[in-house]
Amino acid sequence: MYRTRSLVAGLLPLLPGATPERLAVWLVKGYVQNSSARAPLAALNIRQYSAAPPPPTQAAAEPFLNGSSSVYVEEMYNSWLQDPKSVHASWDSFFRNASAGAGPGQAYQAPPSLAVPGKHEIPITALVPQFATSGVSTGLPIDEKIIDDHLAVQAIIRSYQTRGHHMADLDPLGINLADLDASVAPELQLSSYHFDNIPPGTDNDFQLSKKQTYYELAPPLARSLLWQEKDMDRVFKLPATTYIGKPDERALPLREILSRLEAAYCRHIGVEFMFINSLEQCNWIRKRFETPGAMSLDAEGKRLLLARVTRAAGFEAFLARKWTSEKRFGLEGCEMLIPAMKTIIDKSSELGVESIIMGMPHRGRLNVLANVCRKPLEQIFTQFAGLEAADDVNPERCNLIYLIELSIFLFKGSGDVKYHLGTYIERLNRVTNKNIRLAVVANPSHLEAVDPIVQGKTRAEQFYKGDSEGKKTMSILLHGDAAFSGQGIVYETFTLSDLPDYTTRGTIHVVANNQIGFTTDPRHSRSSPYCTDVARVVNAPIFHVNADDPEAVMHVCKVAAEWRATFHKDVVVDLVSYRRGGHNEIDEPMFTQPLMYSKIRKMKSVMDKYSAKLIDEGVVTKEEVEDVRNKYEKICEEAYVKAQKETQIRYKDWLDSPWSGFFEGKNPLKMSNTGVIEETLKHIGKRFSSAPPNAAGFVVHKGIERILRARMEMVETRTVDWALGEAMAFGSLLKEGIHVRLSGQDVERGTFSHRHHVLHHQTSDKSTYKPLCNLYPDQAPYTVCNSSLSEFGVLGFELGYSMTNPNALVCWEAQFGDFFNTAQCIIDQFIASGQSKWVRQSGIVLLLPHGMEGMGPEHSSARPERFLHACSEDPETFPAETEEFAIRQLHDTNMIVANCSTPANYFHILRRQIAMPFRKPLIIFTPKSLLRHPEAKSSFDEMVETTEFRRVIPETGVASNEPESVRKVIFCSGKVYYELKKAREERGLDNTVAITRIEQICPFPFDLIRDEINKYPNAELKWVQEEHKNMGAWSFVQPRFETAMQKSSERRLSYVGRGVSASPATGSKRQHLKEAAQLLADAFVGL
Ligand SMILES: Cc1ncc(C[n+]2csc(CCOP(=O)(O)OP(=O)(O)O)c2C)c(N)n1
Ligand SMILES: [Mg+2]
Repeated sequence: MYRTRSLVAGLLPLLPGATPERLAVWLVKGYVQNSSARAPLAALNIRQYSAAPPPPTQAAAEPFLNGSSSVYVEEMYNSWLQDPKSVHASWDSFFRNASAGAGPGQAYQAPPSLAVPGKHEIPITALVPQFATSGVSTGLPIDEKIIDDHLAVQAIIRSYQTRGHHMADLDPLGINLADLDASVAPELQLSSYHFDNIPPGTDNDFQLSKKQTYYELAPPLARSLLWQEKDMDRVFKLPATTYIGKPDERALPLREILSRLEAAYCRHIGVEFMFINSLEQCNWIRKRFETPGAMSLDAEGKRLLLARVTRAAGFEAFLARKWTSEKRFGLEGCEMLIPAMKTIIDKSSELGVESIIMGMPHRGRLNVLANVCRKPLEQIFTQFAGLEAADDVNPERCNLIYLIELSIFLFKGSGDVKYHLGTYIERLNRVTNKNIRLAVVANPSHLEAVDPIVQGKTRAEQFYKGDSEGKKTMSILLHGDAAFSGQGIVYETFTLSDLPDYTTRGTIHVVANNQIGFTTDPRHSRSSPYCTDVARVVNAPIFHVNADDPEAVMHVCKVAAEWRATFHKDVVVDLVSYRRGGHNEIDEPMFTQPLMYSKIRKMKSVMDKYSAKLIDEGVVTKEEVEDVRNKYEKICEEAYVKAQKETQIRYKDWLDSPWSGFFEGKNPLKMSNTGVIEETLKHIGKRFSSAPPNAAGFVVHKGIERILRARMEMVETRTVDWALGEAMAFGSLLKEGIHVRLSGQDVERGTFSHRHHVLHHQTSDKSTYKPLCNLYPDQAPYTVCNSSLSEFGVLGFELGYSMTNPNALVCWEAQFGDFFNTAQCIIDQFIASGQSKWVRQSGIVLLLPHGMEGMGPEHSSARPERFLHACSEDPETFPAETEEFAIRQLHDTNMIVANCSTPANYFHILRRQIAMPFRKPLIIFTPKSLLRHPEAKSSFDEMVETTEFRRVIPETGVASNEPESVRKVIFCSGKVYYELKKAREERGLDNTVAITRIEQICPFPFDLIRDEINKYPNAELKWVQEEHKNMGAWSFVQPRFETAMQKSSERRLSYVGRGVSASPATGSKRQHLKEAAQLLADAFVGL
C-alpha cells in the first residue's frame, strides 16, 4: 500500500491535471489515456504495471482497446508472433486466447504477476473488485465510469480511514476540536470525487469552515445527504481494504457505505492509524472498528461499566466532601480514566499479563490507587491527616532487631505529598479470576519524568522473568494532554520503545486529555494538531475517544490491550474530556477560561448521563443505580472512620518496588569483601583478552588484535589498566551471579575506544562476540548496549531498571560527563532525593568521563560541583568514630561521589556497590587520559582478597617517610594527581611535598583526612584542582577540611587552581596549556 501510494504521489507532478484517483485508474487499466502522459511514464519505466489490452482485430468488443493504444498493441502483437516470451505473460495469454478463437471480450486474462502483493502493498484486485477473478473475463464490458466510480468509492473509504478522525465528535463539551482544526478535509466531501462530474466548490459541495457550524447544522450523517442523492442508492462492491460489510455482504449502496464509515470513524471514536507502515496492522485495526457490531456491549458489560463509573465519581465526591480545600487534583470530567484503566488491565490479564507497572501524573492519581489498584481506602485517607510515618527510622535506634521488626530498611526520609507516592499491590483480578500485580511508580512533580523510569523497571522485570516477548509484564503510562505534547522526555521515551535492549514490547499510553494545561489553552500549548502526535513517530496507533461515551471508551481500551498483546507495540488512548474544576481544588478556572467553564457548569456528569442511558435502555433500574452509589458511599465512610483511628502512616504501604528478602536478616552495617582471588582475576583477564574460541572463523580487526595482545600481556604481568579493571569488576560480579548492565551512548566500544566489549566480525555483518558474556558457563548475564542519543530518557530508563532487582549492577555512562545535565531532572528528582521522598533505594552507577584535557567547554567537565551540591552530608559534623565509620557514612548519605585515580580503586568501588547491604547511587568521574596513562595501572596485589576500596590514597613516597620535613601537603582528586606527581619530580621536591588523593569525595573521609593532616605537622595544606574555583570539589571539601581539623587548629587549607569562570573550560588549546602550566607552578610556589 505504501509503495502504491508513494508511486501515485511520485507520479502526480508528472501528469498535468492528474488526481490520485485518475492515476490509480491508469495504473489499474494499464494504459495511458493520452499521449502527453505516456512519455514521462514510460521514462519512469513502470510499464511492468501494464495489463494486456486486446489485439486490434477485436477492438470493438474489448473494453480495453481504444485508438491511442493501437500502435502499442500492434508492436506487442508483432513481437509476440516472433517470440511469445518477449511480451508480458498477460499479453501472451491474451494473444493465445485470441488466436484460439476466444470471442470478443473473452480473450483478456488478468495478468498473473500483478496480483501478488508485497508485504505492505494492497493487491491490485482490491482496488478494483471486478478484476478480482482471474481467468477469462465474464465478457461484460467494463465501463470506464464504473471503474472510476468504484475507485472513487474506494478512495472515499480510504479517506474515512485516513481522515475520519478529524471529523469525529470527540469533545464532550462540543466547543473545542481535539485536532485544533476547524476545516473539513476535502477528501471527506463527496464532490471531491467527481460523482456525476460535480466540480469541487459548487453549491453542492459541503462547505464547512467551522466545526461549530457543522455541529449546529448537521449531524455526521447529514453530510452524506448533501451529496448527490441519486448516487446514494447505487451499489458498490466493497474492496478488500474495508470490513464494513457483514460476512455475506460483498456490495452495499453508497448510502450504507457512508453510514457505516461514519459510524466507525466519525462518531465518538477517532482512529488515527493509516500512517502505520504495515498492511497487516492497518487491516487489524480496520477490522476492529469497522466490523458491524464490533463496539456493542452486552447488558452485563454495561452494568459493570456503570458500577466502575459510579465508584470513580463517588471517590472524588467523597474526598471533595470530607476535605474541601485539600489538593487532590480531581478527576471530575475525566472519570472514565478509571474504567478505562480497569478495562485495559482486565483485557491484558485475560491475555496473559501478570504484572503491570504504571506511571502517572497528579490528575486522578488517588482515584487510580483506590479504584484501579484497590489500595485500602483507609491508607489513602490517612494521607490527608498529615500523620508522622511509623517507620521513619531514627538512626539512633539503628540496630538489626529493630530493622527486622519493621521488615523494611533503615530510612530517615522527608516523604512526599500524597499524589506522588507509589504503591505496589498484588491482588485477584475479579473479572479474569487471575492474580495480578500492580505497581504505580512514585513520581516527582516534574511531568512525564517518570516515563522512562517505568519503562526501565518494566524491562528489568521482563528480563528477570525471562519474559522475552513481554507477555507477562507490561507498562501503562498515563499522561496529561499538555504535558504529553510539551515535554521532550515523552519523545525520548517513545524512541526507546522499539530498541532491542530497551523495548518493553509495547506500552499502553492513556492521555487524560482535559483540553487544558493548568490555565493554558491547547491552542497556546502545542503546535501539533493533536496532543498525541508525538506517538506517530513510532507508528503507534492512536485512538481518540469522547470520554463522555463510556462504551466507546471501553471499546478502544479493549482494542488497545489486544493490539499490545498482538503486535507488542505502543498504542495510545486519548480520552478527550474536560476538567470540571480548576487545576486543583482551590483554583478558579473562570479567570482564564470563562466560556469553557460556563459550558462545563451546565454539563451533566458522565455517571448521570450513562445511568440515565442504561435506565432508558432498561438495562438497570433507578433503584439499582442508587444502590450502587450508596454502597460505595458506605465503603468510603467505613474507611474514613478507620482512618481516623490511625495515628501513624507506614512508608512500606507506599513502596513501588519492594525488595522482599533483600534487607531481611542482613546486618545493615556490614559489608562483604570486594577483593577477589587471583585465579579469578587471571581467568577473567584472559577471557577478556581473547577473541572467540573459534577465532579462525571470526575475523578480528587488526587494531583490536593488538589491544587484545596488550591486555593479555598485562594479565601475564599481573597488571590492569582502566578497561581491564572494569572488566574484572564486571566479570567477577557476573561470576557471583550478579547481572551487570552497561548502557549509554557508544558504551560497547567506549567513547574513547578503550573498552571493546563487543568484537565485530570484520567480514560478516551483525556477527559479534562479547567476551564478558563468555567467562563462565554458569555466570549471570551481561548486557552491554549502545543507547539512543538521549540522556534524560536513557538515564531514567536505567534508573528504573536498577529499581527492580538490588542484586544487579546497572551502569549508565555518559558520552562525556558534560552531557549529564540534559538528564538533570533524573539526577535531582530521583537519584539524589528518591530515597528521601519515596523510601526507595537504587544502586545505579553513573560513569561520567571528566577531566580538563584541552577539549573545550563541552568535553571537559562532568561538573562535580553539581553532584556534590546535591549530597546530603553535613559539612560541619564529624561523624561518630566507630568501627563502622565508613559504612555508616555510606548508609547515611543520599549518594556516593567518587573520582578514582587507579584501576584497582575503580574495580573495588564497582564491586562495593553490590557488597553493601543497602543500595546507594554512585557517581564516578571517570578519566580520559588515564585510560592509557602508563602510570595509571594497578597490580593484582591491589585487587586480591585482602584489599578493598581506598577512600583516600595517601602519600606513600619518600615524603611520607619523613613527614616532619614535608613543607606542603597537596590534596587533590582524579587525574591531576599524575600531573602534580610529575611536576614534583621535575622540580626535585619529592622529599618536601606530599600528595594525597581523595578518591571518595562524598561521603567525605573526615577520619582519613584528619589523620593525613596530622601526619604532616609542619606542612602547609593546599587543595589543588584543575577545575575552575567556582567548580570542582573545592567548595565541598573546604568546610569539611575545617571540620576534619576540628576547627581548633591554626592550620588552614588554601586553594590552588584556575580562577572563577562562567564556562567550565577554555576553547583554546593554547590557553588550556597555559592554564595547566600555571596551575602546576602555583601548586609548588614558594618551595
Ligand atoms: C515539567 C513540569 N513543568 C511544569 C509543571 C507545572 N504544572 C503542573 S500541572 C501543569 C499542567 C499540566 O497539564 P496537563 O498535562 O494537561 O495535565 P492536567 O493537569 O490538565 O491533568 C503544569 C504546567 C510541572 N509539574 N512539571
Ligand atoms: Mg490537561
